[in-house]
Amino acid sequence: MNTYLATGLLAVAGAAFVSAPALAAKNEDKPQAAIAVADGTKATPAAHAVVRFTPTQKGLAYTTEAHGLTPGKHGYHLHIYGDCSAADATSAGTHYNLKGSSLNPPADIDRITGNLGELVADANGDARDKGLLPNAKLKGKKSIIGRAVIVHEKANDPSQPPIGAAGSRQACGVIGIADPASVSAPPMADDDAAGNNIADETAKNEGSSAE
Ligand SMILES: [Cu+2]
Repeated sequence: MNTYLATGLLAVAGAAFVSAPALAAKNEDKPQAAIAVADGTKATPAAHAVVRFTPTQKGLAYTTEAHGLTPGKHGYHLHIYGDCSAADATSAGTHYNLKGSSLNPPADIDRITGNLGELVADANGDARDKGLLPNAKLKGKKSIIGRAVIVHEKANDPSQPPIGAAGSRQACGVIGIADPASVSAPPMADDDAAGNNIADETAKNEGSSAE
């Protein structure tokens, strides 16, 4: 084989081997997506929910699929500790507030900033939801990575801000870093094209609070 050609091929092959890991290493330290896989607590073992988060300029967009829920509304929120070890998931602690303290919420806080809204389960126990969490991030001081998603027994109760009364915890999942390829489709893209905008979902979240 021509020496120059062989050398050239080796160089190309070498570059390919070097560049792929370098790219992966760069992304590895820069979360581009997150996921929480919530499993049922002891009292509701069939409950299951998957929440996928992707960053947008306005906050984190999320899409949720759940099944095994009792028919009806279920408030669901971010909680402060990524610890689902307790049989009733109380180990996940209180709500995770994206503004100020979670353990000692500011006196003027009028809603749970980590409120994901409500899952509305059909007769089969299946639910889908989507929304936007304003100010939420995948990195930095108020990163949601390592926190928990809790699906509650009941609907959010906006008459009881900021802690509300959504009842017991039916599913709990820790939020981890996800392969961006697994959540590559922009969750809100189709809706944006159809004219359903993110602001509606934001307003929904801002208007409610819960346990
Ligand atoms: Cu909650």
